[in-house]
Amino acid sequence: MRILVTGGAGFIGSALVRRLIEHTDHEVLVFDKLTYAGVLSSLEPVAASNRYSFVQADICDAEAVSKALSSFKPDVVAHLAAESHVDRSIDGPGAFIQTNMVGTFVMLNQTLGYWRGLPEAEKAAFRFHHISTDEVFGSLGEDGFFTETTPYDPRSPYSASKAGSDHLVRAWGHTYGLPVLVTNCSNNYGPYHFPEKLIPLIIIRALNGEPLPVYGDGSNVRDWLFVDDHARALQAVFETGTPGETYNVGGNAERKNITVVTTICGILDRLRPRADGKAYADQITYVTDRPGHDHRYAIDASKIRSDLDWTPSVTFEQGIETTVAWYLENQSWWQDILDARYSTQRLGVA
Ligand code: NAD
Ligand code: TDX
Repeated sequence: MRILVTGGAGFIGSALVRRLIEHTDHEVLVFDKLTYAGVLSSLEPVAASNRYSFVQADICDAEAVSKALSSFKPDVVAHLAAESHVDRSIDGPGAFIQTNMVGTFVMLNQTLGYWRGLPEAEKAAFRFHHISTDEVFGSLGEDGFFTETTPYDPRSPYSASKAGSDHLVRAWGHTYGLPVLVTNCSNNYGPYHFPEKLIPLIIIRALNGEPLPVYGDGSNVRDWLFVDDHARALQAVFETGTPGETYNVGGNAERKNITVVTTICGILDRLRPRADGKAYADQITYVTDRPGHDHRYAIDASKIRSDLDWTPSVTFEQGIETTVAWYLENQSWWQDILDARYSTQRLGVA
């Protein structure tokens, strides 16, 4: 198969590309603007493969999208490019509307033109796979789970822009017959996670002796999925999923934020004890809550389990241990980002 991956230099996109190059025979074209969140070194492990190529371009640029489609001739478009950070969407929603909604519209429109020109057999086999989030469903109380039929109730500029993009994708499926797939996944974590997100931020700040900021009282709950398991799920969906269907993807690993933070601290205490002999948890600081902070997300992933035989391969405890060890062993990956590419002001890491 030939897979065009938008956002392939990002956290999840690069995990998908590494998987496809290292564990399949598929050919991959990464289409990525390389915004602040695009990190080419995350693709270094596959850069020498002759089944991998890269184009730097914006999904809002119809001409660039059209050119990539007509020259690469994909069987699958895996659409991951997005503005992804909730806090940034609160500070500056414009880029989220532009990339997540307008960009998805451009991807759909250009892909539709390309798809209509394919021979009938290739047309039937083609897939446009839109990668989305569980945040479109809103916020849960202490009980219950999001299913594929949970009504949309997005509450941040980020989740509203992703909800809008999901609707566009389904509309292009219903109205024009484009064979679309949508996946809504819970919080990912793992190697190559950009340092602004909770888990890498806590690891890096802990190592730097900085305060560890926990929003509000730390009782908000997220369901965590190891990123390589998400990549496996995405592959299963675009290879064997039914067009028009939505699949929820989750880790069955709900944790309070404060539990995530203390778990990381405990692993660091063991793997890299503080020089002063104190516990990393001493660095935890409760800070002003995120405006509109969703209380709890939890995914019912029984559909993808029963229809496509996918389940997570690692527990949260295994995945977080692997992740902390990876950040300890790959300091140059994140240090380069802190030094050269990223606003250290927002991250608060000197
Ligand atoms: P990320 O921020 O790490 O990466 C986004 C990538 O998209 C970057 O490489 C960036 O350069 C690229 N990009 C941004 N704007 C672009 C544009 N206009 N044109 C081309 N490329 C552009 O994001 P991520 O965490 O890897 O998330 C990938 C997708 O998965 C997103 O659609 C996100 O909404 C979704 N998702 C993320 C999570 C999560 O926990 N991180 C969970 C569920 C769903
Ligand atoms: O410094 C922090 N302190 C803190 O308590 C940060 C950065 C976050 N948090 C909290 C907010 C959330 O409850 O931790 C939780 C996780 O925060 P983020 O890492 O910012 O992720 P979240 O807002 O849950 O969104 C992520 O998962 C769903 C991704 O960024 C989205 O792209 C994805 O759709």
